[in-house]
Amino acid sequence: MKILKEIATNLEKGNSLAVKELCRRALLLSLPCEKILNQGLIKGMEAVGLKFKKNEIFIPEVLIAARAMKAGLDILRPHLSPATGKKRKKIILGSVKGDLHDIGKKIVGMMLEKEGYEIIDLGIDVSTETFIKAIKKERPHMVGMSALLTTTMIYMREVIEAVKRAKLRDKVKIIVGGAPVTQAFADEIKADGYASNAAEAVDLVTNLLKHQA
Ligand code: B1M
Repeated sequence: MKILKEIATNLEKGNSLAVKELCRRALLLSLPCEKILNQGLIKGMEAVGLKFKKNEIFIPEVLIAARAMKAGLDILRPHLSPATGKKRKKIILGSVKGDLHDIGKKIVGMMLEKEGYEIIDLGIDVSTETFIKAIKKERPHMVGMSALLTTTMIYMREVIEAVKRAKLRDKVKIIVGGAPVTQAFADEIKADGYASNAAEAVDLVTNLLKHQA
């Protein structure tokens, strides 16, 4: 669809104003949010990732594209309205220590919010101590960690071990995700689950929390 292609192209160019406007127009055309997200915004960011990998663009261009992505997400967020009639289960999310990537985690948070979960987003570069403090304070049903770097995903194991040491492991489910993370890695660090994208994350959370009060 032309408008989705335009969203992707403008995101690639880092044109925040155009991305915002096109997302608004796509909503007016009654296109589903998920379609605008997956075939417009995420598609554009994938193209940015490929160019970055091939050294065709550099950090400043990636940052500008990330800003355009966030501008688009801001337009979509209010239209992903939370489901009603459910008791809101609490989920803490965070990008692990050393990791500044947060676009994928934000999308996961938005999709979970849409399903009626209460999201507490601790942000980026979240230390193990911050995760532990937040678990003690918020008593969440689940913690979700995101990592986009092979050098930062190792902190997921550190957090899980710290949760065990704090004797909180049986009180909270832990899931992990992000491009370099795999099911095998999740199993190895003894996470409760892994999801490769936001839609999978929603199914995973629903399954893991279905028997929890
Ligand atoms: Co960075 N970066 N980056 N970057 N960046 C990657 C990840 C990289 C693959 C690019 C590349 O080389 N091809 C590469 C990592 C290599 C590796 O370790 N394997 C890389 C690098 C090297 C770096 C720097 C080291 C570059 C440098 O400084 N030399 C640096 C590190 C900074 C740091 O974190 N300490 C860096 C910096 C940045 C920016 C700040 C410029 C920017 C981030 C801006 C921001 O997030 N606010 C950035 C970006 C944008 C990217 C790429 C281009 C795009 C990432 C993205 O947003 N994707 C990325 C290339 C790529 O991924 N192809 C790249 C779109 C998003 C929707 O997908 O995040 O995968 P994703 O999220 C998905 C799933 O992974 C999953 O669901 C999401 C939605 O479907 N998911 C979860 C994510 N979290 C989840 C959690 C869950 C479940 C599912 O449960 C809790």
